[in-house]
Amino acid sequence: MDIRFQAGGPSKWKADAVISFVFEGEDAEQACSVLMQNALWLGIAPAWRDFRGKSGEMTMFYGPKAMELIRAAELSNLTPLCRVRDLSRSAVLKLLDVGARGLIVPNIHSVEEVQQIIDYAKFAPIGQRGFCPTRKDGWGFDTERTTAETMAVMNEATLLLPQCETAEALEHIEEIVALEGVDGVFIGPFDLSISMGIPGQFNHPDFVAALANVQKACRDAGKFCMIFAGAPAAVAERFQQGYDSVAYGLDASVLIAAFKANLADIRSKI
Ligand code: 3PY
Ligand code: MG
Repeated sequence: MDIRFQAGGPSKWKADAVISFVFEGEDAEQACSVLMQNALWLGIAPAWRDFRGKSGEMTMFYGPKAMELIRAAELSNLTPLCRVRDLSRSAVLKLLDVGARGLIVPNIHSVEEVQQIIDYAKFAPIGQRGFCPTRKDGWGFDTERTTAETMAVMNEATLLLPQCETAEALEHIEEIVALEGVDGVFIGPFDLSISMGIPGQFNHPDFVAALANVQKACRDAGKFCMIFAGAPAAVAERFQQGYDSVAYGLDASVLIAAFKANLADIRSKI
């Protein structure tokens, strides 16, 4: 079985849905122990527009470790994406070697930072990722591939998604998306708006224009453009605006909203 290598091109989205683990702590294990803080997004890929009723898929992925969460996603045919905790080589390799199929890279300020991440995350000739048989390739037993073939397949199947969430990244967005090894951009609307001095003002004309710039840069370069949205209506609106994928909600807020709705329903009946 070699399901982890099936994807390619825009169909790198192995399944219609993508699960993202947002690790913000010292390491993945530690961060997972504070699940319910900022842990799971449900990313929705283009082919899977009708996600109503599917949101329950999020909640089964709780687990103590990154690898366990990744394994759970694989077993459910979801593509596990992880947000790295920082821009270090070990932070990148750790998640990729346990099987993350893509990395979301926060707080980018420069083209050089993105090039550094490409060097860590993609094998030669695109980058300089270190090679060792690990879980990502079944400890070397997944296939009959040569090392060079495995490197090429992993490069193709590993999504690298720097976040556009600083004014500096916005300024250099064309250069960032032009880099070989960058598969797309994930817009962090909160941090981008804060960095632009208009916190949370997602309808501000400058913010709307900034998002349009990022979308255009991605489209022109043939790269994915993703964004976060916290409410179903906002997710739908972002799709209407042409985003390739929208990361929806945080596990805690989705649960709280569901409990509130259920509580209101119960109260209305008694
Ligand atoms: C932001 O809005 O800044 C994000 O990073 C969303 O995850
Ligand atoms: Mg952010």
